[in-house]
Amino acid sequence: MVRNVDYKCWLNFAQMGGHPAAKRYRDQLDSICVLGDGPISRTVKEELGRGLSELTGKDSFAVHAEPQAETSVIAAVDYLENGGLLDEGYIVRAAKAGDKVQVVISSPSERGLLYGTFAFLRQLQAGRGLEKIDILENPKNELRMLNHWDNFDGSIERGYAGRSIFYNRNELVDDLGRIQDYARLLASLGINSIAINNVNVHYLETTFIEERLDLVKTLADIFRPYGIKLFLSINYASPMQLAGLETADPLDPDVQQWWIDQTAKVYEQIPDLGGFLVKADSENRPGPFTYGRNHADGANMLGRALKPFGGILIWRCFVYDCQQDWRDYETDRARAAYDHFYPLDGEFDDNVILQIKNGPMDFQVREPVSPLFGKLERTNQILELQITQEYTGQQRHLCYLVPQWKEILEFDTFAKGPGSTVDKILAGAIFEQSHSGITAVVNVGRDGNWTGHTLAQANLYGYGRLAWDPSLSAEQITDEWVVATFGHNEKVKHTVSKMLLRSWEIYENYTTPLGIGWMCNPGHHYGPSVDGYEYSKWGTYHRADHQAL
Ligand code: GCV
Repeated sequence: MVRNVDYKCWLNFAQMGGHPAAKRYRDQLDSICVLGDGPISRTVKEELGRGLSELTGKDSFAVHAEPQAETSVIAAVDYLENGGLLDEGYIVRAAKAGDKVQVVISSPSERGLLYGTFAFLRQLQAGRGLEKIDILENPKNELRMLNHWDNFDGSIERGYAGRSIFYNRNELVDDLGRIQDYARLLASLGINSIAINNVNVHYLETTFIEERLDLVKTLADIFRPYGIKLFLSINYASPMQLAGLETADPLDPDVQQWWIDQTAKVYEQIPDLGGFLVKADSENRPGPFTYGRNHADGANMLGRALKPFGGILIWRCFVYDCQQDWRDYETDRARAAYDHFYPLDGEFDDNVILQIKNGPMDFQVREPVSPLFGKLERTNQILELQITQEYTGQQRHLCYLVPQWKEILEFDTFAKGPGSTVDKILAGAIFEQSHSGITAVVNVGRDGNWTGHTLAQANLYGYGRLAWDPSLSAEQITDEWVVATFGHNEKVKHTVSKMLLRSWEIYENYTTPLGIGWMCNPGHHYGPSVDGYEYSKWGTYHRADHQAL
């Protein structure tokens, strides 16, 4: 397998080699002790050993079976008083032990230990003094997710970094080790869920919930030790395709029973599956509208099948008329999601979540925030961002999206007075929600550097860090990423940070300035084209002319 020099992305601990801090760590750290033998604890042990060896240049670290006074790093569930910690939160704290420093990583859960371990390694990558480390962190968002738009044949819808890292010619790829490397990268950011197939579920991917459950199980086994749950994108019309039912009507008892039985079969194989993700009645996908039902009927039917297993049903709000006449000024795509879903507020079951794209149109270079945020008061909701650069230069152009996401997250909806920002809604702090969080369409593929354009790795990193803590500043995230990826050279840091931080606005200026969307070439969405989408059926009109914007 070809592995680029930048294959390791931000887990490139050896970059610390020449740094004076690395020498200090080398003297200070020589042993680890990880208590617990669950699959995630085993990962903690591996990551700690590997990270510290690479960072310090030492071949190996002594592994203590029990914590000792001289153990350099101890990681254990509930080792410290965990007051104030959520299940996935952690404490990383240094204390003096004789003339040495001892670092303890503690959490109520194994998953929290893993996140604490990576947080500790991040501190070391930044060159921080060991004795100063004292962190208590909880994730701000419960669901920190990624969506893959990978197809079973190995292609990726809107993928710009090569073919799928999961599938090839309707099978799993041979290189499962790479999937494990991917799981490490995600776990290091605190990502806890991924949807493993395209929301446009074609004929073959529909079989993932039936005869190809074996491959889902294999993937779940790879991601589990990294604390990552799998979600499956499902075809709403599965009962028709897989069982020959004549309808997929959500109120039909046979359809309901089929989903109950089929979901049970899925959970028999993968008991910790996160749940299902659905794109329905959108861009020619089947959905409840065909049967005169609404989206709460459709989503709740699936939610009820998942409920006994603790599963979650995620239902996308990207629903609009994609067969519009451009002369029709009445049908307004920008209102579509709002018009479909706002009237249903409060009608979704407690294990159903609505997934809302950040803007009312479709991942444009700049868009206002979707009006559903702030209006849906009684519905679980997550934000959907797009890391893959469909409309933002397709990973051939530099377009660092963290500044865009910060604007979205900090947008004040005033739903409950000033301060009702999108990030607080997502964290479940404004409205009562049983589930909340954030997801994004990922930008990775089989290219040696994962993302085509190496600097596009920063978008994945930045997304993960914001999903964990949206209050981090763009500058802080950028500095972290540059140092973790390229090391501590001040000139590199300054130059690359500046390039990244300015790139979104620059991209906007040379492609779609003045807040006008859709000025791109139809279909592939690459390259500016002023009237590219103006007279098409997609409802994508900017209607800017010599008289008005
Ligand atoms: C997965 C846009 C993209 C489609 C994508 C769709 C969606 O229309 O161009 O490729 O389909 O959004 O989010 O469902």
